[in-house]
Amino acid sequence: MAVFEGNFAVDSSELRFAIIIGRFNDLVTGKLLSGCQDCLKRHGIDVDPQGTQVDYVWVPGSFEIPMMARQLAISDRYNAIICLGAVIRGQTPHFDYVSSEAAKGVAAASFQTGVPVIFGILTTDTMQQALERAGIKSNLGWNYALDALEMASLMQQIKNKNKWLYRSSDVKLIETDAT
Ligand code: INI
Repeated sequence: MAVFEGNFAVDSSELRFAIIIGRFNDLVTGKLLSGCQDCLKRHGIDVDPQGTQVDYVWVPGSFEIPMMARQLAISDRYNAIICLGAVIRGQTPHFDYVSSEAAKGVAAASFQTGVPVIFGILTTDTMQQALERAGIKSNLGWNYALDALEMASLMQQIKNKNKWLYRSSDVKLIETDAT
């Protein structure tokens, strides 16, 4: 038997990520993105949009994130996908609809495709709480990038260990030449 654990000391030059960012509350999501890029960069990832390792996809709001996450995941191009959004409670029940669909949808995108999809969507009562988590006190964008690196590394280990695995874009078992 074995213990599988993602690590951060792998050769990161082969890893590919997609970052989906909601424009809604971009004062917050822009800061999450900066934190995320900083972490990836310091782990050896080329975050240049013109480079080969990170693609960026902007969507109108958090509600649109899951659909895009699934679409990118089935392309089989990414080791992990990071979703960044900020849903801030207002005077109406809108918050509940958007936040719950975003959470369920991100989980479904990951579960259905086998690609790690990181839930980096803040759900807070106030803008102040969101900003505190996006740079004023700490920047959770950094943590979401770390989660993506850890899951990418873990998935590589699991795939290398198993001769039989589910290809993320496929629903049937396929044989690979992994040993
Ligand atoms: N989208 C967010 O990302 N955060 C919010 O706080 C928010 N609120 O409060 O309305 C929000 N709404 C937009 C939504 O995500 C969709 O873009 C829109 O409904 C169109 O489908």
